[in-house]
Amino acid sequence: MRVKAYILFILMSCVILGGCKRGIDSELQTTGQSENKRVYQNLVVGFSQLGAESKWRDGNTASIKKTAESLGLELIFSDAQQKQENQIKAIRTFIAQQVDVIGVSPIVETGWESVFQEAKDAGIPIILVDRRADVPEELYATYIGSDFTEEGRKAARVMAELLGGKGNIVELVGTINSAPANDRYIGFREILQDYPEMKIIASESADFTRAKGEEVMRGFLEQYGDQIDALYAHNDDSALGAIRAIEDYGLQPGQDIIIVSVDAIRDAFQAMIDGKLNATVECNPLLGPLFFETALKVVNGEYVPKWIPSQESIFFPENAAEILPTRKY
Ligand code: GZL
Repeated sequence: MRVKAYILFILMSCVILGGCKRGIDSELQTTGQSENKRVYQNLVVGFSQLGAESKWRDGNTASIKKTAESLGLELIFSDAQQKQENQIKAIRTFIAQQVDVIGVSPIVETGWESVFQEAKDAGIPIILVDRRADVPEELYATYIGSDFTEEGRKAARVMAELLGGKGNIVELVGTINSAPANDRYIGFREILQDYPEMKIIASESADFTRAKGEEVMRGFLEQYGDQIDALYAHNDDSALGAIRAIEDYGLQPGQDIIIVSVDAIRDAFQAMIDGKLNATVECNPLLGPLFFETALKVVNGEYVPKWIPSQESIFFPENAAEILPTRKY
């Protein structure tokens, strides 16, 4: 009898202890999961920025740096000064530093597959910010940025409206082989198919900069002069450079030459107030909050869609003065 009681006691103890152990394990596991679940304060993010070519880029960089600071995460930021090889070097450095996630705004669409594969092999997710890269989808977690083709379509629709469906257009293209330049080029021409009397008589890269926009527009004016009815600029900075060239040439930007550009930076609103720019298609650079929110989700293994598109508008001179004070870049 005593033996039976003893055996029963041992069995009951095992059941209780086992339950406790499972309980402790599950607690540890839960705790462990909470210990493993990353938070901003223990997140380390590498970001490869392509350069500082425009006011849009300044706004994009400020958004990323200010958001990182406000969230209390560690940001390792690299400015590639418009060179893809510097971006590739930066990504390799981030891999060596074993950051948790890498953000990159690829200056051009091609040439990324090898270094993105190195990041994947190192178990470090890549998030494309602002610009797409032409790589297999499995090499990046998501793309956070605009629909550049739609921006080109919007610019063409506005241009058709302003020109009454006919006129000679010159085009300042963005950085050659960059996603925004490629897609804005395509989107604009897609809509122009419906307007056979709207002709692009010249198209050249101004590399998204004011200086190049002025230089290339000067060349267009020397070659075509008052045959030019309108300018389509892939960004506001190159449009603002072109405005200087048009005034130097003795014509009225926004009147003698209709101008439609992209970005909606503060200086573009001022140019519309001054009657020198006729419309700007918004392209949102303030991607910092969405980037870091997405980075944390990716690091914690949460689902994110392959593309997180920006919501954007078009702005005109009529209400530029009212809106300008609200603009953040
Ligand atoms: C677009 C961005 C472009 C801007 C330019 O998302 O990559 O680069 O339109 C900037 O102003 O230089």
